[in-house]
Amino acid sequence: AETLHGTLLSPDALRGWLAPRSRNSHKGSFRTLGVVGGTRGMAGAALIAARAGLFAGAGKVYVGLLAETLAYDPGAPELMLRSVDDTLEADVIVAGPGAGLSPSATSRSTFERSTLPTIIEMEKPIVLDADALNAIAVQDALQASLQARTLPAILTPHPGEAARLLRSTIAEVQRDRIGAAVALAKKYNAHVVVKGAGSVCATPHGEWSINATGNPGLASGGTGDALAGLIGAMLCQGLAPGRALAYAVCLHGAAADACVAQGTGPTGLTATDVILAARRVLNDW
Ligand code: NPW
Ligand code: AMP
Ligand code: MG
Repeated sequence: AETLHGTLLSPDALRGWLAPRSRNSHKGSFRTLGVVGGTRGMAGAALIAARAGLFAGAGKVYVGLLAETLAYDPGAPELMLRSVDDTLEADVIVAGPGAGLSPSATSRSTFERSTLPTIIEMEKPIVLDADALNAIAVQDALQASLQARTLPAILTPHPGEAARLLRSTIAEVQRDRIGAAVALAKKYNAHVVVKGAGSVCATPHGEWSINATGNPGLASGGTGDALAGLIGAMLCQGLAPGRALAYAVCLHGAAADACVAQGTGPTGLTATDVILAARRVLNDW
């Protein structure tokens, strides 16, 4: 990904990063993705991330739902709903979509107090999104554990989450999106995307690129959760964190562009549409 510094991300830049599937490959070849999130009322966020991982090529996908109310995902029965602890056995972890945010330090959930700190200390590829980021923003101890990682984490804040992490404001983040992405990448020793029109990716060394794909059809609930799962799938298929992030960000936008070209959006475009289109675009690249 280093070679992308200062460039626009476009499909041409990353074609060929994923090797064609070998004829003898099996589900174990593409590893297991675990998604942890989805508290009561937001189970959908974790399921969207998990479906994105499944439809973009992860070998197996575990879902550790914080709300233990769903026995299976009727929209993607292939997903293996597990306890949170069992989900942490997966090769790659996406944490945070729909995980929920406690109103105060005294009412923190098990996810915030224990599961998330455990995930950050795991020596495997991790993607932290949504309420995982909100938890990091208020727990200073987690910053040190992120910095101590040998394999940098991937953080996927939208401008609101980026402002919380930087103790800044949304207006301030938007005024210098590259500066915000680079500052976050250095502060947390992570690969970071500051999302929103013209998503900015940054590496822990401060290299950055701007995504050229995507459109306002993505401005609907759940599309960020889908991105988190796409990144997880790219990690499962062997891309290093910098490349997994750039590839998934570009793919996510290109999938939305393909939907709009067919009349599915921008108005009414859903995260589910984006995941299904990502599968088509991915197999075409
Ligand atoms: P405003 O005020 O709208 O202008 P939150 P969340 C700002 C889950 N979900 N440019 C925004 O600005 C998620 O996974 C569950 C500028 C506002 O201030 C999380 O766990 C779903 N500003 C949880 O909900 C589907 C921008 O950020 C703040 C911006 C809460 O996540 C939906 C909002 O951020 C959802 O994904 C931009 N491009 N983007 C489900 N089906 O279960 C955002 N902002 O308070 O972190 O709320 O993003 O909805
Ligand atoms: P989230 O806010 O976490 O649901 O993430 C929203 C996703 O949609 C991110 O990947 C954003 O980059 C993308 N997105 C939202 N609005 C736009 C827009 N106007 N143009 C391009 N991408 C967008
Ligand atoms: Mg989000």
